[in-house]
Amino acid sequence: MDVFPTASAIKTMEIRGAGRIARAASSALSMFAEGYEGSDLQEFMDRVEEQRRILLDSRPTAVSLYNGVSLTLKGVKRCRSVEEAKEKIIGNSSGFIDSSFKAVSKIAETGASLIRDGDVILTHCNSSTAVNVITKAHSEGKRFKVYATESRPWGQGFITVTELAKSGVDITLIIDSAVTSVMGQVTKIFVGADTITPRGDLYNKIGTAQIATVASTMGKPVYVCAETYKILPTYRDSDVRIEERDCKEVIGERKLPDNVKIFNPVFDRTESKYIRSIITEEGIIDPKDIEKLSLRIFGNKEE
Ligand code: RI2
Repeated sequence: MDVFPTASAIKTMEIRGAGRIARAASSALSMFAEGYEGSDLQEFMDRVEEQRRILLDSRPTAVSLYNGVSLTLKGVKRCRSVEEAKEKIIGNSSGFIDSSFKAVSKIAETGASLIRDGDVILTHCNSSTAVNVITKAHSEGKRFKVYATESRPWGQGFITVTELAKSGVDITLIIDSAVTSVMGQVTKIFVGADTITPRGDLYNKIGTAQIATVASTMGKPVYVCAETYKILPTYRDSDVRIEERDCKEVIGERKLPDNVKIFNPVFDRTESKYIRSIITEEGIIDPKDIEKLSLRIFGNKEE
């Protein structure tokens, strides 16, 4: 079975969230390997490269997709037979998916330790990693209030408020433009990540940069909840392309004059100076120490 259905579901955002798309891509490669019946090694490698490209072309900004695919294909080129290569892919995928879920739980535990009774938390978009931090703190008996933005234009915030309400969290939905209006009450901000550069800059859902800037002017800490496979393995910001999606996502059923232009970037970049800490499965990391972590994980990448 080839990876096209998964790549298409990622592209349409039927499968969304930086962690989920990485796990889905890895699982799709594993299913491709499992179903492959040929015996010619070069032909298999060519097909694997084709599947890799299809998956990586589905969405450009979350490096978790690239890292998840790379970790799933690690060591395959050194295999000497199709069977060996198939087993390598299936084994790598199972290991990556398992470690990804373990990382999310570890981050939930570590992040929850930063939440206190009486906190007023702001979160943005729908980050399963950030939501798990909040629900974990609630499950520990801590009582706090959460504001979640609707996160236009796609509205991932509606998923977040539903998830948090079902967990019994005191949750309030706000429109994106109300962030400054609540920031005076907010004590901590928890967001997710699509890509973190070795310099500790964050690429996340559009609107994150505004939230972090307003938070910074009011002295409120911004915590990024992110597994290490969301760290960019190179130093080149040019390797991160901010996705622009269909303008229909912005206007919906509204009718506008034909000469109205629409710009719909769905991620933005938050400078590391606006981020207090990055909560990873390796611990709570200062943005300036991400480079060391990146080198340890990915080895020495040229500038
Ligand atoms: P988790 C999402 O992007 C949001 O930007 C979110 O913060 C990030 O992925 C990380 O999500 P989209 O897929 O991995 O909604 O924490 O465009 O679930």
